[in-house]
Amino acid sequence: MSGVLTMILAGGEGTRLQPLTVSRSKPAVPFGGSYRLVDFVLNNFINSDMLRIYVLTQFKSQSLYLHLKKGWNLTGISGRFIDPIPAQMRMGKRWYDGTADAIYQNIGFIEQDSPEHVCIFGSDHIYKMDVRQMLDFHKEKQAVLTVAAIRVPIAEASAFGVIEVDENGRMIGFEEKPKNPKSIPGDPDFALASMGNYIFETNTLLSELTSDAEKEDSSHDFGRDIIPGLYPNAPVYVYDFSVNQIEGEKGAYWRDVGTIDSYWQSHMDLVSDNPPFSLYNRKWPLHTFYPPLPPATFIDTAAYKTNVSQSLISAGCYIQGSRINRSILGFRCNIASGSEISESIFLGDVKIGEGCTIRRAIIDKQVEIAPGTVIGENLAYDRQRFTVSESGIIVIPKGARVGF
Ligand code: ADQ
Ligand code: ADP
Repeated sequence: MSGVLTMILAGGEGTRLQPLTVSRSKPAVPFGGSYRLVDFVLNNFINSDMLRIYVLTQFKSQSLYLHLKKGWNLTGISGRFIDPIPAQMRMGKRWYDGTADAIYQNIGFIEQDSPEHVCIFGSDHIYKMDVRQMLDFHKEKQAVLTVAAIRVPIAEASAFGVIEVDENGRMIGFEEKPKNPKSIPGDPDFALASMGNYIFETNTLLSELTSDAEKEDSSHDFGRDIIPGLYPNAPVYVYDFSVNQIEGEKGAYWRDVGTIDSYWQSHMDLVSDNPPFSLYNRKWPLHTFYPPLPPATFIDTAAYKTNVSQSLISAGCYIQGSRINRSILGFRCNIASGSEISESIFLGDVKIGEGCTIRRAIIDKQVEIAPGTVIGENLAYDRQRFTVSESGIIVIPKGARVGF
């Protein structure tokens, strides 16, 4: 579909995901054992057969860049690409301000390509979307901009752009992260939230970005400046994500994993009895980078049997005589015998010594835990040595050695 150019915003700092974002940007944070956050939006475009994609990076982009290079490098097919664009200060000696400035600073790539439509999508969410359906809606409505939206509980709505629509789906109100979000009429417990995904008519995008760049009082952000300025004067429509139909999918699952608690919770969704988000749909394969590793291996020892339930274990893991329940292990984790692991997420290359107990923990890459260590049983003690989230999830940073 050469009429569509995609710009993925992948510069997010991810401050609320610290310490997982100490050395990598938010879109590069590992998710679901084998993936990184950015993979989900990229798979949406791959599976929608839209393969002209720029990925705009900024903060701590090396890990993201390596992942794109190893896992998403399209070569040799003309007119199809997934190319990272590092921040290059093309408009003066400054980093990107808001998200609109990130696109504005790369406006030359859009002009050079001159597509009919530009998709601008975030890269921080777990969901599957057939973007073709949103594009069809955009064309049918003859919109200059279409914003994707989903219902969220009113208590969570101040974290999002909150939208009002008329009966035809045209936007009639928009407030970025309001203190007192408006609920959906007749549905007081829910608000309609922007998913941060936009389809623009190219001419509208170029003129909006250029005039926004001249405004000194603008924060140069789509949510704060561009959308509120545009919808009262031009046809801006709202695409209801809950109507997105993908064969083999149950419904519209979309999660913002911006905090440690939401990151942990959406992993627990993956290992729940009836997961609302499937990794197995053959009609929607989820590509990523797979390192050359042997299959996960499970071994009983003389003293302990291995027992793994409700868990996702990635390639290269080696598990000897341990119990693992409701947990997700990334590539190449090594668990010695007599350990008990539950409701935990290991991002990869994690080494657990003999006889450890680990509950409700997120353990970043290259962490080594000494034999006999207990984590997650005594939160007061864990708070003294680790980051602990509001709901009591313990996070151990990359490269830590615990209990030695
Ligand atoms: P936020 O999630 O707060 O709100 P923001 O932090 O601007 O939006 O991030 C949006 C996307 O852009 C993310 O994918 C992020 O990684 C990326 N990004 C952030 N700053 C960037 C920069 N300087 N350069 C490049 N990329 C950058 C937005 C909308 C809300 C909407 C939510 C949905 O503004 O209206 O409800 O997304 O999560
Ligand atoms: P992860 O898998 O943990 O996300 P990767 O190993 O894929 O990380 O990539 C990390 C890359 O980032 C490495 O090349 C590393 O050298 C680089 N890196 C990490 N921290 C810094 C830093 N402070 N300055 C420069 N490069 C860094």
